[in-house]
Amino acid sequence: MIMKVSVYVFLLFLFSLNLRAENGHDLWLRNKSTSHVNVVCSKSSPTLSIAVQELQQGWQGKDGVKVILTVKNDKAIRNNGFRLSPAGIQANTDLGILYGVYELLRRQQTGEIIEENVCNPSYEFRILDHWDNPNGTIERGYAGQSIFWRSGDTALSVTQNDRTLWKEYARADASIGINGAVLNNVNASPMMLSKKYLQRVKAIAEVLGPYGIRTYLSINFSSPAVIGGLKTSDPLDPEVIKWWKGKAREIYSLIPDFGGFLVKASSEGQPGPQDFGRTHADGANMLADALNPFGGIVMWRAFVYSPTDLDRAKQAYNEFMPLDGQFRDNVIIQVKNGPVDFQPREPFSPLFGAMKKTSVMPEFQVTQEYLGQAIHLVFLATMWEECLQSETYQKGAGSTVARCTDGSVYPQKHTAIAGVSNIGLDTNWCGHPFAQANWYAFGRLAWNNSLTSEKIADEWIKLTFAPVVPGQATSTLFSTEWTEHFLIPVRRMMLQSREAAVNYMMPLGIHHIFAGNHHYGPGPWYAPRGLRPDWTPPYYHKADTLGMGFERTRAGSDAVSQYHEPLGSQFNDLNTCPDKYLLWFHHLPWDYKMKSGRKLWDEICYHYETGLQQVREFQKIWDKVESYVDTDRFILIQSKLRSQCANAQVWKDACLLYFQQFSRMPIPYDIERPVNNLEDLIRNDTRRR
Ligand code: GCW
Repeated sequence: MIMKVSVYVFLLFLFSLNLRAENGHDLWLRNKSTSHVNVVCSKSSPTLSIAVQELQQGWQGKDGVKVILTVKNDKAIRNNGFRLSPAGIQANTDLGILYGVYELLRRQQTGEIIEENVCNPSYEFRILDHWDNPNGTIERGYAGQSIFWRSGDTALSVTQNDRTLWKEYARADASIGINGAVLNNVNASPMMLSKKYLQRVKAIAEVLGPYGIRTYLSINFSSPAVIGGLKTSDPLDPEVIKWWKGKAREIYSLIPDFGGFLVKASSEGQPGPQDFGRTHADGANMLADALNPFGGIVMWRAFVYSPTDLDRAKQAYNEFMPLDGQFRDNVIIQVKNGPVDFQPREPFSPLFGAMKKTSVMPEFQVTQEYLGQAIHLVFLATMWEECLQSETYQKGAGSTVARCTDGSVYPQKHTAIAGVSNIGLDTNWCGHPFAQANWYAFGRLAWNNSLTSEKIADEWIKLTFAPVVPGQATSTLFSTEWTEHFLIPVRRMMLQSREAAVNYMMPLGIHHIFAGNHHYGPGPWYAPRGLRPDWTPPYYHKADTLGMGFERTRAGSDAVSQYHEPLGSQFNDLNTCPDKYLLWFHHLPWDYKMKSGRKLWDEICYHYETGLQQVREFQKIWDKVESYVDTDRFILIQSKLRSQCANAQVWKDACLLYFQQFSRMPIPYDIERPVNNLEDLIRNDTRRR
């Protein structure tokens, strides 16, 4: 016993010695080499030099070991995949070697065994979309200004600081397999295609290139008219076609490895082919033809909805399905995970597993627009896993969203996945230290879409929080003590965090009840006169004295029929519709009897309460791990959890008091009473609290 205590004290002492202040800038790449490695590589290139350097800087294997890097064609290796073995890494491309190096180092640092195996990426293009504006602001960005753009006199000059930051960014991306970055907002400024902006894109591309990251741009469909001086931007107009061809040539002459365009067209006020009576296919194909000679792709977003339709959730499917087979090979349709927006929970978009002759890519939102921004601790891997593993039944059982988008179910000319980035100029890149885990998770899932959230959380915690002892390999420091008292509780907290957010924000299929504009707090009442109904929460919750929920069954909007059988019928039928999607698909009376035996109203109340209690639990978990975390990160996260808790309370009080006006039923008496008044919450809902 005494022995045990002294080992414990000694370990604590060791940890505290090594809990140097950490500002989070090094992300999951904070572990340094602990021994010497002898790297043998017969070829040379900028990418391979990075690979060699990374091995030398991060090696935590046996001292003096020889590692051989071999670039050699092998049919078992696809794309930029690699073959890993204790003796070294083999790949078809230099970039494959670099990815293999990062994998090897990750395994060393997380204590995973290194045995011979081939790792191929699930998707060919693994892209981060930055919603960065030319003036440096970021739409839905919560971690400071853009790392790519800024306003003012020096807006377009490229400094050494810029280059350093872009390089750090590229390294972080490459270390998790990301191979593309869209540098600007999908609500795109036409200016981005002007000569002076393209010069800066070129400078960025030059830094990102050696890390295997291609640059892409979001384009504004009206560019030919706005910056090209043409009378129209009609995609079938010969002058317009010529203009885009010329623009593509100009871009590729500056940036030979340019990736292509991302397009938000005929959506939320953005210009598009429909302004000229043309279809999405006409627009996308025209751009695809311009990029095709240079190997570029078009990612055409399916995020479209118009105020006149009675069910926003159905529109993307309705607009795109008839166009299946009409798109060029280098067009990929980019589809958000859910049919409405990036809500805390939505069923998967029925556009996954729908088209058979068109490449489709998932779009996830890494930035937490609807999930507590940079204040709430919400690990999103569980949400993406839920989407990727959803069964579409496109070709019978086993047709998950993952397999329908990575070319396993129907072959796709190109496969891709995108994440809307959560990074900015904040020292720790993401605002919340745990938001880094979402960047990490997106990259890991893009590389391997069957990874579990648990595995990803495990890796990330080890890489991000493991004690650092100079000269000692990180994995040797994962004592039972550290695992039990730090890793396991923190991992549990991460894995529960998204469900907690769903509970305190919008459980049981409730959706889009956010306060207007900022999307942080609750606003189920928000419906200013004159605003399009589909931009107001009552359109989605449809609460009245009879009940609440959106009737999307066959008796309602019939959105259920956009899903293959047997899923459509499962959603349609109250007996088989999962509780988590209940009010997404059904409008139900307040006293509807749930599977739990409770009335709907009571069930709603218990979910809000559970969510709040889960966050209070997270606070306890975090307070208990204080001795394992450096002070700076500990305090920052502790304080963010306090705000999260206060906000979860606001969510609970606002939603229960607001909906109670319709249910006219008491909040079950074993639930803690609200501590805010509804009138105050409504009065203040435009403030982000
Ligand atoms: O979720 C909504 C956001 C908009 C965003 C839009 C989109 C870039 O509130 O800010 O615009 O989605 O995805 O285009």
